[in-house]
Amino acid sequence: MSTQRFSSVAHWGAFTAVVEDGRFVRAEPFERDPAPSAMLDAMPAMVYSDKRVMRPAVRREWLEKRTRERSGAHNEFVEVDWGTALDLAAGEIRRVREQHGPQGLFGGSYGWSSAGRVNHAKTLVRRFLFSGGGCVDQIGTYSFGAGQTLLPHIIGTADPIGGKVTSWASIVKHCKVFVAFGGLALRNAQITSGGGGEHSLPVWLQRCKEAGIRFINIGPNRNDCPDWLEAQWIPLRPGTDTALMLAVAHELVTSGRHQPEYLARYTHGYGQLEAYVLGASDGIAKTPEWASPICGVPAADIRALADTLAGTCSMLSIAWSLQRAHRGEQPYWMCVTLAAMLGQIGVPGGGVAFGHGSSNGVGIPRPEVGAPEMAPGHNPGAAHNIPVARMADMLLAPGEQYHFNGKLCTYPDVRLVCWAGGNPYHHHQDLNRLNRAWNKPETVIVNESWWTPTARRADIVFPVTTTLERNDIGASSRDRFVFAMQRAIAPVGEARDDYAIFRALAARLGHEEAFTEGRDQAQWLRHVYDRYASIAASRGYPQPDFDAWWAHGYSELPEPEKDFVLFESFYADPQANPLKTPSGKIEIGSDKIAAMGYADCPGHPVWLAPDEWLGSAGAEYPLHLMTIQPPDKLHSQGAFAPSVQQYKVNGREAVRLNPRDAKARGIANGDPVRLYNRRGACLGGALLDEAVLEGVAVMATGAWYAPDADGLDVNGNPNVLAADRGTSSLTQGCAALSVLVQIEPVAA
Ligand SMILES: Nc1nc2c(c(=O)[nH]1)N[C@H]1C(S)=C(S)[C@@H](COP(=O)(O)OP(=O)(O)OC[C@H]3O[C@@H](n4cnc5c(=O)[nH]c(N)nc54)[C@H](O)[C@@H]3O)O[C@H]1N2
Ligand SMILES: Nc1nc2c(c(=O)[nH]1)N[C@H]1C(S)=C(S)[C@@H](COP(=O)(O)OP(=O)(O)OC[C@H]3O[C@@H](n4cnc5c(=O)[nH]c(N)nc54)[C@H](O)[C@@H]3O)O[C@H]1N2
Ligand SMILES: [Mo]
Repeated sequence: MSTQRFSSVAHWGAFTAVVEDGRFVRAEPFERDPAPSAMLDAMPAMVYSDKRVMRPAVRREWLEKRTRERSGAHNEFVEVDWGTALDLAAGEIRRVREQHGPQGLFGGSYGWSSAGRVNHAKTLVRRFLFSGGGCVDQIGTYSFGAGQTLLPHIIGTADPIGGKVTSWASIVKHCKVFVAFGGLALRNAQITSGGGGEHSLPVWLQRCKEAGIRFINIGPNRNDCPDWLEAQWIPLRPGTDTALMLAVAHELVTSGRHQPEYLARYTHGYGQLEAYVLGASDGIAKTPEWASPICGVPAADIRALADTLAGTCSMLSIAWSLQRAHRGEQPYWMCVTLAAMLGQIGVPGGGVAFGHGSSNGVGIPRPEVGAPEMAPGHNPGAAHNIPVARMADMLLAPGEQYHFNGKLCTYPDVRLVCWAGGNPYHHHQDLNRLNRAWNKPETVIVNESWWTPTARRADIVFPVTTTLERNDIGASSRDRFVFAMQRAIAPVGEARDDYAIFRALAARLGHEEAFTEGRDQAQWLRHVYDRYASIAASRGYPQPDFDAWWAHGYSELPEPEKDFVLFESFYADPQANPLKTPSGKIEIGSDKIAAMGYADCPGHPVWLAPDEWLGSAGAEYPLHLMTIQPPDKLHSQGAFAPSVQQYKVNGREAVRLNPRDAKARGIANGDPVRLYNRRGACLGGALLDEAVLEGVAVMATGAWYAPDADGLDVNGNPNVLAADRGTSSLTQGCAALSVLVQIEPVAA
């Protein structure tokens, strides 16, 4: 038997691919990873799955009659040769471009793609369509769309939400109290976008604990912090953090424990917020007694939280989940405000941070060198771009106007959709509504390795290699390592690399040179690495040359000697180092946002009840459904793998429920259940758990949508239940977490 070993990396971690007699048999964790993810176990089953797309395929009804009814589950496909599939796709792209211009082509194509940066499908589909004359692209992310649009207005940058926050090293040295809104879920820290060498969150939390830092987990689920951290749990109703923070602010102001000098020196518009907190502007004082019935936290506990925070070095870390909700700007804005009222922003170990528990690598000590990446280039069609999560709105209502970040915009009239590296039938909200939107375009082209629900609803499907079948470079701006991703096996079936597919399409459409810039894939790999290595070297971090790096399997940046503290120089001298906001300061009140005149996002943080939350629960849909990230996989990737099945409850997607809610419905542990609301229904398996707040149900995203004849999703993708509405007129982000449902037992 011959055994070969290849270096590689996935979003869930770096590994060695072990190949025996030409077959990939095992992914062994990177030897320097202190906490590898079990997701590696799924990889051989993913690569050799019977769900692989083996050959180019065309939907029969589209091929023969150009029908658009593609959103059903039972589409029939015809396999064709590569030449035929490429000709068909290129012909459609040419036709739509000639008839409708860039606004007829949708290349927004959101999704995680692979860790490989050269064959990064989401980048390549843009590069292809941009270089051919432009397309409709998407703005922002599902992950933190609301925060991304809001934060530049109030702190002058969105960088901190991407992980550039005060480093753990600084926290360990200086912080006394770490408040985690939405917790610090180790489950989510299995993932680093682009792939990580070190899963470091558990290591840093252990160091914090040894340093005596006190942790407070605020949210609906005690499981959001590992038990060993011994965090205090403040159970809170989903979507109500802003009310709690306002009441803490009230307590600080009325007891004179806020920091007026800090607020005068570093912030703008505090007076409006104080008037609102005290009730001077709207007649309602935001006291702990006011907040308590909203968020379900006793007033005494809110006062105690204010006592804990006043005069102490505190880090307020807010999970990305809080802004992935209706009115999701408010908890972010109010959290920044509270940290400023405590005088902590810019102080070593203190202040505000985003997503410490949302992804691996947030706040890791790492030098300021960008990770290697492929550039999508300039989009001549950019004027038609839409906020990422408004995709179904766009397809359903071309020509309709909508507000976004102070502008009145118009949805483009999209005729053709190109999707590569994402699974909208996993990630988008209200899948029954998406079904209607998905029948609108004339043509849908999908690049996929597997027959995902999205591929099954396309007209032309191109089979794509997995990362094991091609050479690439894997790296993340939240990790110190850059990995060689070495081709370990031959392509499965007739799969081709995304780069080769888009290059072939560009050649047929006459813009191959603009797409390739004269480089083949191997030359791009060298080019992207060399560019990274020269930037790193210019910052004082010399890197091995390409061949040495490739042979070794990885390179590494050192941990910086100095701890990164967010807004340190602004804190030291706000005149000399202003923030990039209109006032140069932290905008607790924003004149710019106020001038936009949005009732759903006024000029300072406010409590706005979400459309769906426990305070609005009628008898019909009384449970708040948290659609969290799956512990067993990255989104929908490998949902079919045998190693993922152990997370199911009697073969169904797990739904965690408080035992009292279960009892009231006659549901026992392990029972099959049906979750439903007016938008749709799916099946799940009940898991009774005291750690889940009463009135809340928890179900992970990621199951492959599989509706039966009545539209009941038997696999349990909670996006059949989630509402498809924007966070607000300001940010138009994904608001997936504001969902009410009912749950009932069903026969096994
Ligand atoms: N209800 C609810 N919905 C949510 C969320 C939530 O919290 N609640 N979270 C949202 C968030 S934050 C996100 S980021 C999205 C994630 O949504 P997606 O990013 O769409 O989810 P993935 O399953 O990772 O989809 C990636 C797809 O790319 C394919 N792929 C992988 N590698 C390659 C490649 O090299 N080439 C090509 N062509 N394809 C490849 C995979 O097979 C997979 O189908 O979901 C969002 N949806
Ligand atoms: N294993 C795994 N990890 C992942 C991913 C994955 O697919 N699998 N996806 C990655 C991606 S793309 C992203 S964007 C991040 C997302 O990171 P997050 O958005 O932080 O992740 P979630 O799991 O959606 O939510 C985290 C916790 O927030 C709590 N929560 C929800 N709503 C509220 C609220 O209103 N108030 C409070 N206080 N708490 C609330 C829930 O109890 C939930 O467990 O995760 C990343 N990590
Ligand atoms: Mo995300």
